[in-house]
Amino acid sequence: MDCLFCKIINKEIPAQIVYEDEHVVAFNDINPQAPTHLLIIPRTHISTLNDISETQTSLIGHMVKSAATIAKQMGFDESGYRTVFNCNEDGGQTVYHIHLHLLGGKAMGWPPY
Ligand code: IU
Repeated sequence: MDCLFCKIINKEIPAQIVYEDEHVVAFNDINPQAPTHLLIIPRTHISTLNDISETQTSLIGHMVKSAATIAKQMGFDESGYRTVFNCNEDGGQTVYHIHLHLLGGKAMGWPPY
């Protein structure tokens, strides 16, 4: 499968990995939109949020929990941070291997447009 994020997981393409465990890998986004901008991805290839099976819901929970753990490690759990899943074209998804954006280190606005 020709998937950029699978290649990062398999270390075929370099990335600045900041956290990894049995289920997820987190690395610095190549085009950061905040002082800290990480992507948390599952080791299992899932193209979009629409493709998550019932048996994978705990994996998604683990991605979210990993984001909170990393935010705490980086020291912006109290000041705050943002997590985002983009889905398909209108959602702004450009890489079709699900990823949770973790952005922190500055105050962010809402809505996100
Ligand atoms: P999106 O939610 O699919 O739009 O996010 C994809 C992200 O992947 C985006 O923030 C890119 O900057 C990021 N990215 C990356 O970190 N490394 C790459 O080689 C490519 C995209 I292509």
